[in-house]
Amino acid sequence: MTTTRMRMLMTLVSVPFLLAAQTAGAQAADSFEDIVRGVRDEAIRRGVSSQTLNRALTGVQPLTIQTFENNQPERSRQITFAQYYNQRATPAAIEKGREFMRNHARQLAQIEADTGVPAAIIMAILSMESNYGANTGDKKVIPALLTLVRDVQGQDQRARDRRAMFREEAVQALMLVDEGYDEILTRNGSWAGAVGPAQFMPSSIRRYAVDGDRDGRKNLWNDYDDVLPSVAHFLKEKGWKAGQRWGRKVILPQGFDRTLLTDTLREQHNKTPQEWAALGLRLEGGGAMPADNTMRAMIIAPNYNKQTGDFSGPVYMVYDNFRTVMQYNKSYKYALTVLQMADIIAKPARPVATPAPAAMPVQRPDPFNQ
Ligand SMILES: [Ca+2]
Repeated sequence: MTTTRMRMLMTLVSVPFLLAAQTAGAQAADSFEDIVRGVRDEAIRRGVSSQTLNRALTGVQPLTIQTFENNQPERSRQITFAQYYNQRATPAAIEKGREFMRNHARQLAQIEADTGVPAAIIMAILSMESNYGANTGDKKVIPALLTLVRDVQGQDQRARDRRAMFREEAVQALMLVDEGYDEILTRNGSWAGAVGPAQFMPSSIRRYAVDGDRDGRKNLWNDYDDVLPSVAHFLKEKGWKAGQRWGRKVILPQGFDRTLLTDTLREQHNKTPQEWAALGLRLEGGGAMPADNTMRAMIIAPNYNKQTGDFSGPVYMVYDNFRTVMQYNKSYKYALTVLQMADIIAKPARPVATPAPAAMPVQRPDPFNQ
């Protein structure tokens, strides 16, 4: 599987974990036909018309897709953050973001005024999710979701939640069709059922998408007038704080208690920057630790493996906006890459004294020295 393909396969915008956790997960032993029947029954309960269900589900077949649940690169302990970052935040991807931003400058300025979400953050997300719309997936959405309900292995809570989440997304996809979004049937998405340049899941389209050009449709498939404000609206709804930075690279003191590192979003060790300073943390490059006691910061080390204790590489003190980006994809490596890439996209390209060549090479930024 190519890197590009892997990247495209991992998106889980706004996974409704709470809802999933409250719903009985499908048993791994369910047949595909059982799953289709269950999803159909649930869609009927939500008011989806039988005409829609017949169109969407008659003759539906499972896809032949591998189970990638344990293969997602963000989850892999085999790849370091630096490797992950360098594969994604390439000079070409950064330059493409700057160009896209110039081409949509007026719209993006309006979006930032409305939501407080900077254009460069939206650019970095589009880059990571689909290479600015170039790779939006090659799977039929509803068959992919139904197949995942069947194929996610395991009986632990995470596996049950994942199956329930994909089942709910299949119901949401049917509701979208019923609301007139035939693109669910006619266009492809990722293996996980995410669609369009921003890789929104069906439930995220229904809940967070914006009709930016007010033509009556939330076209998350190929209309950037809708895609761009939808990404910003998603982040705003998830708590984006305008004007706040996302975090700082820090240096741990000798003997730092590593149990204070935050290993998952469910297990947070939040302190104010000053409280971290009292434990000996310093900002890399010096400078005073922020004095704002309303800020909640957690310490993350994207290469830290709690099971083995292996630890090397950068450490960050991150604030609320970092957590917000993790709502897009629950991975430190993902969020750190989006945010650092956005910082670089937002900076103007290096000025040149002589007339600019047609394709000016972008300096490879050092993500660990921002
Ligand atoms: Ca629209």
